[in-house]
Amino acid sequence: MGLFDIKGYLQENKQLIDEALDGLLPAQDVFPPQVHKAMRHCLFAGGKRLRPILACAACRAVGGDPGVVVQEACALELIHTYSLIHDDLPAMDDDDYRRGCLSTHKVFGEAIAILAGDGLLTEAFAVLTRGFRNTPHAPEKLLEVIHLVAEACGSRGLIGGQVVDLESEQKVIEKDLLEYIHNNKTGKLLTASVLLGALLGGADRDKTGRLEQYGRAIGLAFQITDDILDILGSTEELGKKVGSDLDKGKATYPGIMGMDASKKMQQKLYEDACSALEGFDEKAEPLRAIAKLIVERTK
Ligand code: GRG
Repeated sequence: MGLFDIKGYLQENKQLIDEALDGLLPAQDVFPPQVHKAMRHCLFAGGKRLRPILACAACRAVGGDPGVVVQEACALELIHTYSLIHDDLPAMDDDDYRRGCLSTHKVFGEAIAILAGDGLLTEAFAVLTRGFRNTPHAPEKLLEVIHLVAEACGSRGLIGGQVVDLESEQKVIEKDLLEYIHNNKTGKLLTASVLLGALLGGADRDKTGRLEQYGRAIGLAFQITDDILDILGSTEELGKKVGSDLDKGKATYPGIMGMDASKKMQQKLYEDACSALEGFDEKAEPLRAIAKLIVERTK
């Protein structure tokens, strides 16, 4: 088990996802080229492809063929990239760099960056439903997946988390509200990614429930790591400025609970994620390794 080559697994899957994304998105010279160039700018600026990889890993964990969820998994990366482009806008977090490159609005201007984000979000649902007459998935499973992804992106998910995050800047907030921000802004899409893979991979109710617990645990752990890296990480490795949470007056776990308690909570969430996978066989090894990586990552 300990011999599982997670580095190779991630590299291989990232390449698979990158190729699929390239084939799914309109080419940059498709009219009107400025928006297609902008959509591709942030999408292909790097990125770990964590969400699609989680979907493929969850599919594998329940005995499905990850190859048949790659297209749907790509939709998650389109949504994630839209959220990054919009988050970087001057009206939101006002960040000049993302994934080690100039932010989309810095290169293409604000209007095109907003539209490129909208384009990616909409395209995600086109990708989820592409080939719906000829899909290997049961139509009701696909519908369930589309519904849960849409909910994760909406005002009771990503958008809700972002609203409360923006409104909490420069304020002292309680741990519960911070947890709301993180669970919604970060956790919902990560959990939806795991569930997408599980449902399309044919998971039964028990396994789906366990994978949902896994998704919630790694979602929060991911964000705590992000908060910690914003203090202890390196700008070079992260591809964005370190210390930006403090500069913007954002509430963070280390800020509210202190660094030691944050690290303990990270470890506890890692253990929760592993417990949720008890009863899964070696096909869940990528999910176990990803949980470990999430708390140990440096970028
Ligand atoms: C809808 C505008 C809008 C925002 C929704 C998701 C989100 C809220 C904003 C994105 C910015 C942000 C800091 C989100 C928190 C989650 C997070 C740490 C994202 C970075 O994800 P990684 O590390 O990035 O997976 P890569 O570049 O590797 O894909």
